[in-house]
This record gives sequence, C-alpha cells and structure tokens, in this order.
Amino acid sequence: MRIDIITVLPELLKSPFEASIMKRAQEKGLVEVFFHNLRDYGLGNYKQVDDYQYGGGAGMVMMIEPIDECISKLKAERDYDEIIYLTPDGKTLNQGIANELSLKKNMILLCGHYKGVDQRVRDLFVTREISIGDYVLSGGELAAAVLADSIIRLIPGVLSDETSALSDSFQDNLLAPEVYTRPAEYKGLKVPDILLSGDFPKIEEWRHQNSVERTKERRPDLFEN
Ligand code: 6GU
Repeated sequence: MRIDIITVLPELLKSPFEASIMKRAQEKGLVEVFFHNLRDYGLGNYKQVDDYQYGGGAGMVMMIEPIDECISKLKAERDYDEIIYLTPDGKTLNQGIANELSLKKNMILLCGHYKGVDQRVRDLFVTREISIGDYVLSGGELAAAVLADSIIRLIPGVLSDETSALSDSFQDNLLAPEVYTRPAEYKGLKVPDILLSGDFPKIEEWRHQNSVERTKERRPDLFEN
C-alpha cells in the first residue's frame, strides 16, 4: 500500500509514522507513506494556499489551485483507489471502513484546515470524506494519522500475531473481553479461575460471553445494527 498525505502542516503528522506499528509496517515494506507540503504548491511569492470566502464571513478557505497542482502531479505518476478528504462533516470512521480501506493499493489523504477546502475540490477529486468523530479538531492532520493507523495495522503481515487484529474490539461489533497477565493474584484481586484452567474451548466461551456483557453495559448502541 502507498499513502500520500497532502497537508499544510507535515510536521504535525510525521512523528506517529516514525514510531511503533506504523514504523514497523514501513520497515517491512508493507506500506509507504509520503508527505506533501501543500505550501510547495502555493500561489505567488507568498506561496498562498488559502483565501477569504466568497459571500463573506470569518475564516479562510483552502484554494483549489494548489490542491489541484499537487493531486494532478500524483495522479500523473500512478492511479489512486481513493482520494480521501478528512473533514468533520464526513462519514464517521468505524472498523468496517478501516477494513475496507486496508485492501486498497494507493490512496491520497487530504487534510483540511481553516474553514476547509473549496467545495470544487470535493466535487472534482475526492472519492470519500471521513470524520473521526463528532468533535472539531484544528485540522485534518491528527485525523489522518488516526485513519492511517487504523488501516495500516490491518494490512496482512503488519501485526506480528496474525490473529490479533481479528480479536480487537469492534472487529465483530463487540468490545474486546477483559485481559489479565501475571501475577495471578494482586493485593487480593484474583484473575478469573477459568483463564488459569487450560480448558481452551471453555476459555473462548467465557471470553465471548464477557465481550457480550461488556458491550451491553458500555455500548448498547452496537447491538442496534
Ligand atoms: Cl477529519 N477534521 C477535523 N478538522 N476535525 C475533525 C475531524 C476531521 N474528525 C473529527 N473532527
């Protein structure tokens, strides 16, 4: 997979990709991530990327020309399966979307700033609009990092234990069960006996039941679909 990220603030975005699982995925050659500073495509001596909005009102809008320049350059080099615009009015990210996107080959992530991008960018180039939740961030960068992480960890071979993504919360619309490690008893608090029993079919059954109970308790909305 190849991910091209277009942003006015690459420095806000780079460090998550230089650590942990996202770093390992790149080292293993399973994903390549490239950052494109939109400022490099800005207009005039000031490298302008945003302007006042037509019709008046507070807040700047990201202009179409620099974005077109950047996207067109990338599209001339390869085909893209998705051009994703990160925006609070997009479709809320969930595990199903992450699963779907983990199967793509090339994608562009476009990070919005200020009041967002000129509508014509969305009409002309964008294949999908994604939000990471019902709250407002200062820009799409952190959302792009969240989206990329959720996708990259699902690419086969990225996680060392191949089954571990399958047992994550949400993978089957259930929250993950409780987990324990040593010691078996800490300050009077015991690990459930069943987990020490070695009876793996029973343990699986207990874990599933625990998932269902936790989901009912914490996220009853997950049962509604
Ligand atoms: Cl994708 N962008 C911004 N600016 N805020 C958000 C978001 C995205 N998702 C949730 N809040």
